[in-house]
Amino acid sequence: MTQAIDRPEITEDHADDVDRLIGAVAHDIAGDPFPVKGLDHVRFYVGNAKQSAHYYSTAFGMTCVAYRGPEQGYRDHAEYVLISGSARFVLVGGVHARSEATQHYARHGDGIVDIALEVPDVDKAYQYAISQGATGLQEPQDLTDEHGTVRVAAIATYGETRHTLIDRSKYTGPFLPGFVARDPIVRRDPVGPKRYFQAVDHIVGNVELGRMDEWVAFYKRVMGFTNMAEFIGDDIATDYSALMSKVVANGTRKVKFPLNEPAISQRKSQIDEYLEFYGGPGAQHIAVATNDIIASVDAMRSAGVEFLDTPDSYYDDPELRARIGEVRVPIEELKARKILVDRDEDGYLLQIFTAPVQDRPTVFFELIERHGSLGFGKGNFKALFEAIEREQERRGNL
Ligand code: TYF
Ligand code: FE
Repeated sequence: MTQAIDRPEITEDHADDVDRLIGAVAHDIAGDPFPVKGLDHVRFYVGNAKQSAHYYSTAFGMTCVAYRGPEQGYRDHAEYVLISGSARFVLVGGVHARSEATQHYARHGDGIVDIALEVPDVDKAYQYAISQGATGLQEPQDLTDEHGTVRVAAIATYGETRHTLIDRSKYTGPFLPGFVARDPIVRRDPVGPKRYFQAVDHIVGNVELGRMDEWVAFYKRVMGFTNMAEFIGDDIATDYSALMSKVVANGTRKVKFPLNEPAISQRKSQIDEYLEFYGGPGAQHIAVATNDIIASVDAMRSAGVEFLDTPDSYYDDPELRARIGEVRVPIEELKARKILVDRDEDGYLLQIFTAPVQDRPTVFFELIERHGSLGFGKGNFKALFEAIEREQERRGNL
């Protein structure tokens, strides 16, 4: 493996760079029926938050910045807040047998319970969502401490997943009231990349057979999201993918939610496998945007993260080479790491998928490095789904 390539570090003050990394477009949210500033955080219920916080620190290069648990008077849960650029994960574990996270974990294993959206006006967003038929889970309320006030509300989405709506513009604390600042769990390797990803690019939901269009309609009606062009329809589904997929996004495209449903096929769909092992619908993968996928994959692999395999034939295919043309590194660099590449009319992207990050074959991650392309790697669906099916077969679930 080659040394990490020396590239300028993207910091929070380079918001334009982050926007480019996640394929955001110019758009004024002020005119939207449900204005969304971006993704605020992703909340996970996990079996052992202490160890998960360690894994996401060591293997995903994230930095623990805040904590709340019994020591702060929150007796049920331990919650670790980890960041990488603008991406923020909250890893929550039950402290008690009766804790909500403990129960959720027993049903679903490690999973995503909340995809929290930052909105300029929580009350307006909540009222609009309810008026469009969303199920309210939490009425708007203020959370306050010495660092200020955060306004939050929550609505239900697929399965047991929710969207918290949050306005933190009047808050300066480390995360939310009640949380205390916390030192990073590990010291960063001074020669490796400072962080392995800069933002969340998209989060994919798996829903039951025949319900994808309902959830697409939900995001259109409740949040004013629109369809993005890329989808997996009947044609592709029956050929090899055993799933159907459509993508909805907000006006700026900062928030992108592909939605999958299983397709009827000869063998068990990868989405059926997820639904069975997760115990219902839920978030399937989080794609994180990196400005150096080569360095990120090298660092994560050497920390023990497993990535899906791509056969050498993928890279040796003359049709792929012709379609892809020039990318920022020789194709051998991608081949050595099993990184996939796709090009469309707007540019190209590099992407790679991890194996599931828990023993249940459910949640996994994607690393994506965009160079103009606003797509999701359509040209890679065949190679990707074949790789997923090889893994499914090894698990005896095909
Ligand atoms: O988010 C996407 O659409 C791509 C492709 O089960 C994809 O990452 C779609 C479905 C799936 C795995 C990846
Ligand atoms: Fe994806």
